[in-house]
Amino acid sequence: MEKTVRAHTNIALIKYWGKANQSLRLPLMSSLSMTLDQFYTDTKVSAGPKNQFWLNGVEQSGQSYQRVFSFLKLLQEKFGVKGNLKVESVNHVPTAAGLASSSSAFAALAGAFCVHYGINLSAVELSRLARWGSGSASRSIYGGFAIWQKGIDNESSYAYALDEKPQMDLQLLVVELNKNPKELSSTQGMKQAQTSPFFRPWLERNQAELAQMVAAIKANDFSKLGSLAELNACEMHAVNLTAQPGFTYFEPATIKAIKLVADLRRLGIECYFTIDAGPNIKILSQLKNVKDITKRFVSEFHNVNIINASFGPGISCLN
Ligand code: 2P0
Repeated sequence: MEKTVRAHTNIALIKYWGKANQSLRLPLMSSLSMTLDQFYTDTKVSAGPKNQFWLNGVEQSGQSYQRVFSFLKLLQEKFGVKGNLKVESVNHVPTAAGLASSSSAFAALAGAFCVHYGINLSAVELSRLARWGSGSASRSIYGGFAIWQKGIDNESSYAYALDEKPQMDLQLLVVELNKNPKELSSTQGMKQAQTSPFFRPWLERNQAELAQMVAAIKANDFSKLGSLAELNACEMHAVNLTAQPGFTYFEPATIKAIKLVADLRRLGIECYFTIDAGPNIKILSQLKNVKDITKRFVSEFHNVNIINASFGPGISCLN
């Protein structure tokens, strides 16, 4: 019986948004994330009569099949192993929630590949492998807070745990504003963003922003963490808007939600936002304010679906 590997998605508080090397997925900046309890991918790799990729019980072809098997081919070459593979994945990530499932997907896939071939790796080695599939997957090896240090080559670019079991009272409310698939992939968006005149200045701030975020986490300072995460997300979306040509993932509802967060803060309900490569907003808050924030969002956005997530665990084998 092959084992199933589970990896959780993560949300970046300091974003990865640019590659120094496309094929190796070396990032231009270091990033820091929070792994989420509510969203995960379960993946099993077994020997097959032919290469097959099943996602949520449906056999895949085309782009998603290609991406999975070009990744697996790289891994087979690296470890000198052969054979056709059957990949079965179940995504417990509402695709409509605007959360990147590629982080949990490629972390689980790297783990399940190693389990299938009996390859024993350290967490850091697994993080490097997952990175080849999707940059953000390098961080999904760990629970709690993880840092992906950008490094300068394949060896030095990997994620490590900052704190796998944080004591911080930190909730992430995922607000499903828009269920349409995004128009511009992350891979494309982060490439185009580099044409912004603000991209280099933003990059120059990366080490300082990361250090401030680490200090906020170590000091258990929610206000500092939230305001830094919000600033970093706004910087990412500012470089998108100022790219040549400019673009944005925002929809009218995204702007309305941003203003609502500011309004809640004015009312003394402390919360902050972060936004990824899509129109949906994620609210950072403490447990005591979850009810009030949810109530306000549901009333302003007519019964919008909101999922309350907190810290999730690192990668694991299920059976
Ligand atoms: C992040 N995002 O740090 C950033 C913030 C989206 C916005 O990582 O091209 O799917 O596969 O390495 O990891 C989403 O991009 O990109 C992402 P690839 P990935 O979480």
